[in-house]
Amino acid sequence: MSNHELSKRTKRVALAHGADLVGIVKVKDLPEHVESIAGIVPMGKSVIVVASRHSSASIRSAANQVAQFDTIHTYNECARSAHAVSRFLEGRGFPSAAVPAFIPIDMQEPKMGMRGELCWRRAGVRAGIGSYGENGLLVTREFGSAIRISGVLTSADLEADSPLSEDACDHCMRCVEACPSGALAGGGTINKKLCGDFIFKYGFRFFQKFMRGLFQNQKEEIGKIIEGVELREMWQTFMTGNYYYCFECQSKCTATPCKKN
Ligand code: B12
Ligand code: SF4
Ligand code: SF4
Repeated sequence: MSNHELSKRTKRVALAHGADLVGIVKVKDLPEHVESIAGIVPMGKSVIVVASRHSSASIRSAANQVAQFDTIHTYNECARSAHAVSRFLEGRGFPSAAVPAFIPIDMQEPKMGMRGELCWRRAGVRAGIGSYGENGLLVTREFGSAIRISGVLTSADLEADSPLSEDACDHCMRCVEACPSGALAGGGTINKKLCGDFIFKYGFRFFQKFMRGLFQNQKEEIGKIIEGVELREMWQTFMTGNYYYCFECQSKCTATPCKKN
C-alpha cells in the first residue's frame, strides 16, 4: 500500500472511532519531543493527532458535573480513536502506540504532572488541526477551543499535513475576559498556578492539604474532617478521574459554531 493510501485509511479509521478532526505531523517536525518519542516508539516516524469535540451546551452548563461528565466522555472518544488507529497500524506491521491525552502522566520530578509526553496543542498546530489562540489553547475553525486532543505515535512514514495558513483564533479576547482566576494575559501567556489552583478544586494540592490537616488536628476534629463534604468531593474526583472546575476559556471561545449564542 502506498504512503498516500495508508495515510488516507488511517484518517478514516480515526474519524470512524470518535475523532472529529485528524491530522498528521512527522516526528522530525516535533524536535522538542525527541526524547519522549524515543522512549515510546524508538523508530517513530509520524504522529497522528486526533481531536474530539465537547458538547458545547455541556461545557457551558452551570452544573459543573455536567461539564465534567462531558469531559470524561470526550477524553474517552479521543482514546477510542487513538487506540483504533494504533491497532489498525500495528495490524499492518507498524509498531504504534496511543499516547495519553492527559492522565496517566509522568509524576516524577522535574515534570511533576505538568508536562505531557507529547504536547498535544503543539502537535495539533503542526498537524494543521488548528492554531494557537490568545488562551494558549489549540483553536480550531470547526469547534473553537472546545476539543480534547490525543494521538498515536507510529513507525509508519505517513503523509504529513500542513499547518493552517490562517489563524483560527479571531483575537476577540473573550477567553481572557472570561477567565475567573486572572490566569490569562493574552498571546497564549498563562499563569499555570493561578489556573491550576482554580480548576483542581479537589485535586492533588487539595489532597495534600487535606492529609496535612488530618495529621495536624486533634482526635475530635479528625472525625469532623472525615464526615465533611470535602472528603465526599475528593472521593468523587478519585472515582471519576476528572476534577476540572472551570471551562471558561474553552466554552467562551468565539471561534465555535455556536458563537452567536
Ligand atoms: C499540564 C497541563 C495543564 C496545566 C498547565 C497548562 C499549560 N498551559 O501548560 C494546567 C493545570 C494549568 C492546565 C490547564 C488547562 N488545561 Co490542560 N493540559 C496540561 C497537559 C496535561 C500538558 C501540557 C504540557 O505539556 N505543557 C508543557 C508545555 C508544552 O507548555 P508550555 O511550556 O506552556 O508551552 C506552550 C506555549 O509555549 C505555546 N506557545 C508556543 N508558541 C506560541 C505562540 C502563540 C501565539 C501561543 C498562543 C502559544 C504558543 O506552545 C506550547 C504548547 O504547545 C495537556 C495535555 C498534553 N499532553 O498536551 C493538557 C491540555 C493542554 N489541557 C487542556 C485543557 C482543556 C485545559 C483547561 C481548559 C482545563 C480544563 N477544564 O480542562 C485549562 C486551560 C488553561 C489554558 N488556557 O492554557 C487541553 C487543551 C485543549 C485545546 N483546545 O488546546 C489539553 C491539550 C488536554 C487534552 N489532551 O485535550 N493544563
Ligand atoms: S481553565 Fe478557567 S481558570 Fe484556567 S485559564 Fe481557562 S478560564 Fe482561566
Ligand atoms: S475566545 Fe477569541 S481570542 Fe480567545 S481563543 Fe477564542 S477566538 Fe481567540
